[in-house]
Order: sequence, then C-alpha cells, then structure tokens
Amino acid sequence: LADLSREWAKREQETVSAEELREQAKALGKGNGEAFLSALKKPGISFICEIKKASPSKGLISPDFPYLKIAEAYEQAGADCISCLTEPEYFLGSDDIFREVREKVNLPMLRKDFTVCEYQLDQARVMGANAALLIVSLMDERTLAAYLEHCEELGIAALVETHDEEEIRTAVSAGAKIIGVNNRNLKDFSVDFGNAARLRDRIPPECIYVAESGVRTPEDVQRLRQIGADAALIGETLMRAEDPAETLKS
Ligand code: IGP
Repeated sequence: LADLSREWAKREQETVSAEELREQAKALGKGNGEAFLSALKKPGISFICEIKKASPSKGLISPDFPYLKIAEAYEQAGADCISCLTEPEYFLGSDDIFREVREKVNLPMLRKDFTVCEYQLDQARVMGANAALLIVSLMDERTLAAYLEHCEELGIAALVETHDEEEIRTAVSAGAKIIGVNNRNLKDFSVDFGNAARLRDRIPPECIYVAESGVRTPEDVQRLRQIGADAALIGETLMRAEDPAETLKS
C-alpha cells in the first residue's frame, strides 16, 4: 500500500507539480488544525466518523456510496469529526469526494490516507483538511518528525497511527500530539479489539488518544469510554448501517 501511495502521489504530481502545490498551500496560510484538536479534546469520548466506499480487507463496503448524505447524517447525529479516504485504488476514494464533503459540512476533517511524502500533506492542506494521517509503520522516526513539522507549518493536525508499544515510543519521541492505536493489524488486516485497551497506559497523559478500527457495538464504545479514550474512529460499522445517524446515536 505504501508503494502504491508513492506511485499515486507521483502520478498526481504530473498534474500539479510539487512546487506549484507548495505555493498553493503557502498562499492559503495556516490551516485550522486547532478545530480537529479541540473536537477530540472535548469532555467525554469524541467520534471520528469515516467515509469510505471500500477497503483492502473488506472489498466493497458501500456499493451505492451516497457520501454527501452520509456526511450530513454524521453531522446531524453529533459526529465530532469526519475522516475521509481519498486513495482511489483500494478505498475507491478521491480528492473530489473529500472536497465535496468539505463544502457540505462544518465538521473538522481528517484526510485519511497512507501518507508517504510531503506532497500529500500539501494536498491535504489545499483540499481543506484539518488533519492528516501519519502511519508510523510506514516511516522511520526522522521522517515522522519531519512530517510532523511540515504539518505544523501548514497549520494542520496530525493523527499518528500506531499498532504496538514500539511504534508508540517512536510516535512520542518524534513529538506526536495525537496518537491513534489501530486495532487492525495493517500487515494481515486482522482485528484485535483489545489492542487499543491494552496499550492505553503507554500513551503519555499529555497526548490525545484515539482508538481506531473494529468498533461495532454500543458496548465497544462503552469499553473505550471506560479506558479513557479521547476519541473513537469508526468506519465500516457506520458505512454498512442502514441508518448511519441512528447507529451513531445509539
Ligand atoms: C476505521 P473500521 O474497522 O471502523 O472500518 O476502521 C479506520 O480505523 C480504518 O479505516 C483505518 C485505516 C487506516 C484506513 C485505520 N487505519 C489507515 C486506511 C489507512
């Protein structure tokens, strides 16, 4: 997936060069990463609700994919943030989908993709994202620190995704402020819902803690509340729900 993302980013640079995009991002000034941060910090558990048509592990999740209706339903049901996949090959996303959703809702938005170059961070800023995803397993600590710095310059927040103790250490020492623990193992896509809970006390108290993937039931949310998660990132369960708003409210 990382290789694929690299190729994809390269292709996009044929339309808009890295220099051009950097200029566009600069001209826009600082982004509103603060909105993402404060949505997660608010008292109680926050919900980051995801928009994705498909995934590499599950294939097609939402065949007709009424993404604007879903985004509005999330907003009305009290979602705190929206996560939107833009990767075209496996998640069947696009930058245009992100932009359309951006225009439709007022919630802070996360561009949720396999970030492997700074070009993608500039893209995130230009498409109006409040935050970008940085997956620790895809880079070394120096690169992560550099990307975090780049996000800082752009004024966007970074959700730093980890899967184990070692990656959490890397995230913390690179300066991550928002750390996600993924219940899904990106190597084999297996989901272990206990992962986020087990690793909870490895996250320093000054960091914001996001539990990612595999949230299915109100009991799962309750469990994450009990361990003091600042936020839950929920995708598939809401995308498959007949009424995403009702499911979120429950
Ligand atoms: C959402 P789920 O199991 O609720 O659909 O998971 C989200 O955590 C998942 O989509 C995800 C992801 C990622 C997607 C976690 N990390 C990295 C793309 C890239």
